Amino acid sequence: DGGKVLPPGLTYDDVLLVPSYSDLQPGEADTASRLSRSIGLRIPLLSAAMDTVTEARTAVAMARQGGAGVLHRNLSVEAQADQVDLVKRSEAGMVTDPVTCKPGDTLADVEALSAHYRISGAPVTDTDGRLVGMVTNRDMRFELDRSRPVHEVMTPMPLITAPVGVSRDDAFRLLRENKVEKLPLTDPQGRLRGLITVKDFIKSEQFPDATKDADGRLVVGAAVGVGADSEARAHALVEAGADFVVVDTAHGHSAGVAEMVAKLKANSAADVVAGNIATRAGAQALIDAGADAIKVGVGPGSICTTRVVAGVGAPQVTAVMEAYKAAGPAQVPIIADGGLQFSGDIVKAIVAGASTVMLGSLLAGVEESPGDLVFINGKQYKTYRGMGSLGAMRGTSYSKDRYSQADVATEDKLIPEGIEGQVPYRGPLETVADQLIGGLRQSMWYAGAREIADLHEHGQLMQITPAGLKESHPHDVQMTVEAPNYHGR
Ligand code: RVP
Repeated sequence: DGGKVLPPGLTYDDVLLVPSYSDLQPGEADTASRLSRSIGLRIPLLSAAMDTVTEARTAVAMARQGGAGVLHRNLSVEAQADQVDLVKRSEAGMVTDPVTCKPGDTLADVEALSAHYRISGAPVTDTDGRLVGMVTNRDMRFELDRSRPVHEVMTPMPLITAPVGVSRDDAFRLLRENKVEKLPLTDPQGRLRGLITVKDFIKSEQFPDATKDADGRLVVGAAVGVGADSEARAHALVEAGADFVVVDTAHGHSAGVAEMVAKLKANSAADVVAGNIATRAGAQALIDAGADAIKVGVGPGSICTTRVVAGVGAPQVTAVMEAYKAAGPAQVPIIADGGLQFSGDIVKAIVAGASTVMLGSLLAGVEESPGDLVFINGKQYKTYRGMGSLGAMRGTSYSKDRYSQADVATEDKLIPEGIEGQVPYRGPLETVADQLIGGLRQSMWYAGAREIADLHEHGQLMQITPAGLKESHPHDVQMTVEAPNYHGR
């Protein structure tokens, strides 16, 4: 055939991890991995850059668990930068740039601010940025007139404050001894320079694995495209605090993506992730362009129709193995994006060469994902749609360029590559992540792998047949009780 037809490609359902000698317990397995050249994670999970999966709440929950979220880009630059800001201002070791209000603001203004940032009050500063007081729920609760100015109800200076650079222990002692919940940090001129809250201490005990930046803030990524405004978008996102940007396209092995990666690498401090590709050559091209991680997956997504609409793709396990031929030697981490249905698929992706996996359908049903719960026949669901679906690309969509359709003028000329649907409601992200990572720990126990690197080096997959797959799933029994980590197919 002149090399026109390659041997069959394999995906998750085609392979199983072969058990091997083990001298560890699941709890001893270390799930830490690399997201990109400079960002490490305690768990190898990322939430997909999709408008029914990742906005600030999902990203916060992912980072608290030890993974990370990638904020979707189907919104204006300002709105997306605001999402980055929300994550970076969520609980952390110290807020370097706290949300503040002015003495002349009304209580209604402060309430709106508190609701937006999910905070219980704010420092009050004058036009020079000097701290003049503090206004919290407690000051406002019994105030019926919402039009009153802040300076009439706030607790004015002198307040308990600490100098910039105060140690964690000293800060905690000040909070405790003075029974206050917020500790503003000021410079010698009395200007507000930061804020430490009791909540931050509690959260950091509650989430010891959280993915944090050098200032103790949660790590977050954000998607950008390749269109005209993409470079400006990337800069706005990094300016707002994004730790990594993802050049997020359906076809990463293209001139536009390589150029965007090179441009962003030249002018930006954040790590640059790029994709998606499904071949060794595609991976090599992005590595050559300077990508700090590459994202693999053309067509495996649960909502994706690329493989039928365009007839293009490569089954995911083979795609990851091919990409690893370029990425492994270059030590550029691979993100296996799309197609994971069960926790057992995570280890298969890792053995194939991935350092992390990106999840859409498995996370779209969590409490924290965007969108409301819908009830159907007494069961709860959440909307989940492809970013190439008509619904996501229609109108003034910001992400049509993901499918190179930015110029398509009218809706009836759009070529969707995804569908719109729903997934069962799954409760808080933490419980879903616990099941996924618990599953991975079991995998590592069966493999005798203490670390992710052991899976890369020694893990072995065996190809199975349709009979093998049938044997893998529950069979010959009617399931009567729902399991938290298994759903029928
Ligand atoms: P899944 O986890 O199988 O639901 O797949 C999620 C992935 O699917 C995303 O991270 C993205 O790469 C891809 N995707 C998103 N939208 C579409 C589409 O409309 N075709 N595909």
